[in-house]
Amino acid sequence: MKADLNDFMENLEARTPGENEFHQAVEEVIESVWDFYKKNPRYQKIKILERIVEPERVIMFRVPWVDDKGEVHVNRGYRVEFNSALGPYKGGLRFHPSVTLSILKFLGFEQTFKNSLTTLPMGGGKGGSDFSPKGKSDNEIMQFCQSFMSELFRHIGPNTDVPAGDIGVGGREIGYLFGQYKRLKNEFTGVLTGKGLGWGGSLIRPEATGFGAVYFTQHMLKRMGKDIEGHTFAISGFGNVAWGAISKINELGGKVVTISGPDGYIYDAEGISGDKVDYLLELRATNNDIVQPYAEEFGAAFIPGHRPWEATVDIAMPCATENEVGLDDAKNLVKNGCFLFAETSNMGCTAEAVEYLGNLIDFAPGKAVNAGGVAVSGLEMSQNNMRINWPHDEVDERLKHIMDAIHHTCVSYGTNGGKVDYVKGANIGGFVKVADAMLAQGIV
Ligand code: 2IT
Repeated sequence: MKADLNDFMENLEARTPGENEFHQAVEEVIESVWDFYKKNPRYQKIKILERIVEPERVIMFRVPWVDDKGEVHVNRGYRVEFNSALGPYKGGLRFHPSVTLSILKFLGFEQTFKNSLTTLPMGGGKGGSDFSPKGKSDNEIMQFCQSFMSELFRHIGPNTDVPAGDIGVGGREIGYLFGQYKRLKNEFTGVLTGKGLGWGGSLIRPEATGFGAVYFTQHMLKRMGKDIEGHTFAISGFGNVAWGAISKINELGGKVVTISGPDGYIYDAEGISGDKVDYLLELRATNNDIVQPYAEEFGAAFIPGHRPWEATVDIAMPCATENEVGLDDAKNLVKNGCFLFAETSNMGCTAEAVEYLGNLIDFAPGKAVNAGGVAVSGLEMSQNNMRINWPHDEVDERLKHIMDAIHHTCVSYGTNGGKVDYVKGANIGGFVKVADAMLAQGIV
């Protein structure tokens, strides 16, 4: 690493001790933009990098709630309002026991550049809680969401900060959060995205992250003279993102052979298609966070305690969580002939895995590949502000157009010889817009 870049990272680490995921996310972006930054004294003069790694505001709060037995629990709630240079803070809420300030800062930081890539006017933010939805009753989920919003409502608004879902927060949770916001503010506004279709939601929002990731993969394949059809895919996770990606891959003639959960992975040589895709929604709705029942239901193989990256596939799309692909996983994939890696989870790969894959095969980072989710959230905000609902095809066309634009940005900033460095392209492309807006808006 360059000496001055090293100094920058050491300084950041000293200011934010123990925030390992945040350091990992910052280092990846800073490494990509460093030479560009050094060539632009106008950015250095006003300390863009020092400012961009500092969230504008972090809110932490107590979330007390009562379970079905009458027992009181206390969780911690967060909202990291990272950067508002391009628009209102925008980003999901994650409810998962692994949630810490470091995780939400990494996600908020990534979100800032991802949202910039979408071409839509959105700043970056992220929030959530260490609350575990696993095994909770519907009433307990509602109690928790209402308590969470009883504090969050004073910090957000349709022109201030617009949260959405992430891991552990889907349509049901957005409904409870929205209901409580509306009650407290006495206002029906587009303060959250991912709402139900009958009350302000957008068509394609549930599918958007997965659909967008497959559209992006299509663009990567097209550069190689290939298409989705006839290729095999390894997918991880079995939630909303995996479901959307699998549906679109099937529609386009590809075959998905794996899904996974915290308990292990499923290998289905016949392909996860038809009724099996609908079954994923049922599996998710049980709230048990396991995939093993799929194997019993459809007679596929279940490999307990392992990740899907040991399977032989053409294309890998991790759709679960950060650092779910390590160096050994990356080596396994390449050894078995995988030639394209579309990171669909946020920071799905460790830094070592990114470097290894980027050197050998076509690798695109999460902030480009998965940006379709927040992009359709942006389209939901537009529809809410105009008080109209666009038809299915209009949203899908706009999503396709946005994924094409993101791919184009990656190619323009990341082309090196005949190869596209998608990591560099996405990071510089996302950064330039935010940095120029910060430059224009002065030292704030
Ligand atoms: O990581 C993400 O981009 C999301 N969880 C979606 C955020 C949003 O505001 O739709």
